[in-house]
Amino acid sequence: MSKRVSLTQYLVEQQREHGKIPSQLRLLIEVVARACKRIAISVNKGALGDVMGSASTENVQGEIQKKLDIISNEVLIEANEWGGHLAAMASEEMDTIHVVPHRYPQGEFLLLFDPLDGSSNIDVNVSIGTIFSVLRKVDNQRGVSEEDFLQAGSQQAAAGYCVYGPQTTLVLTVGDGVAMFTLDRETGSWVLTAEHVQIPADTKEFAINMSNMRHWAPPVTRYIEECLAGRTGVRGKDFNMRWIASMVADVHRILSRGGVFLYPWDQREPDKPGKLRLMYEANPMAFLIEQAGGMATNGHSRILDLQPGKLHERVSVILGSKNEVERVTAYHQEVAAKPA
Ligand code: P6P
Repeated sequence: MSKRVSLTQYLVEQQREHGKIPSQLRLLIEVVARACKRIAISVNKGALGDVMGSASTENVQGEIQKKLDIISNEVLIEANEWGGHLAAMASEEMDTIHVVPHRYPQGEFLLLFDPLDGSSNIDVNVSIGTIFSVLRKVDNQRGVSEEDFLQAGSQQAAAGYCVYGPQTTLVLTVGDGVAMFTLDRETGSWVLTAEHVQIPADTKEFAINMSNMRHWAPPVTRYIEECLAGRTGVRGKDFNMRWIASMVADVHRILSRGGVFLYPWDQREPDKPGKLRLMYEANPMAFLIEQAGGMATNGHSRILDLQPGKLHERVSVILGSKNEVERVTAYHQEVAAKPA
């Protein structure tokens, strides 16, 4: 068996050889990884623990929270607030930021997370996950505020997710490629199982919620109809479709074998740019996808270039195999270029 590399060894070597991971960031990533192990324990309890079903409370998005949403959020807050590496945290499950209490030292980093993405899948035993994004607090003399979080995704120092599936796998980038670590339950350690992950530029697999088809904008309808036409149409090849309704699981498949994921704007809620959140879903996933050679846009612009105006703002997401994302984006730009 080839020598196993632990997450700690990987991070220490990255810090020593590539200088990409200051010690505070290494500590942050290890704390988040430990919190994900704790969340995995709760997730894996299922009906044997008091973790299933709704908590009969709503989050800032107006969505009914699952018990595991709240448990996962609390695990991440408690694990990260005392270490001295963070100034504050933001979560899909919290209206506003959680500033590190004064009894603890404040660090230079800001941590954002969707503590349990895909929670509609919890009760039916389908893969779910935790998504996280790390920003640096701009050095200023005032205390930390929500404004400090409103940075473009290109400013991320690190990003990743943990998918709680048949394997529990942590996927991470610090801007030097994408690495994957699988949890060895016997030893409780994260073991490096893939690095320098690369997404094929072409694919035959698309992921979209087809039930929304009648609400899509024309560029999306055109792209999907061409995929459905298969080898009889302009694409000249047949496509397959997947939709897990857990972004973490769909993105993990794309990082593992290619594909294109679309959650576009649609007419159901025309005032919203999309369903997914920019700061703690689209940005971290876009960082990972680009680091693996893929592409991520909102149909018009690179997601990592978008300047956020609000902490919980939503965005349209098209990400994955570069040539497919380029095609979908080109279709959007063709429509936008047409005279009104
Ligand atoms: P729909 C989960 O709720 C989520 O935020 C993403 O993980 C997932 O891709 C999407 O929403 C699923 O949305 O409308 O298909 O249920």
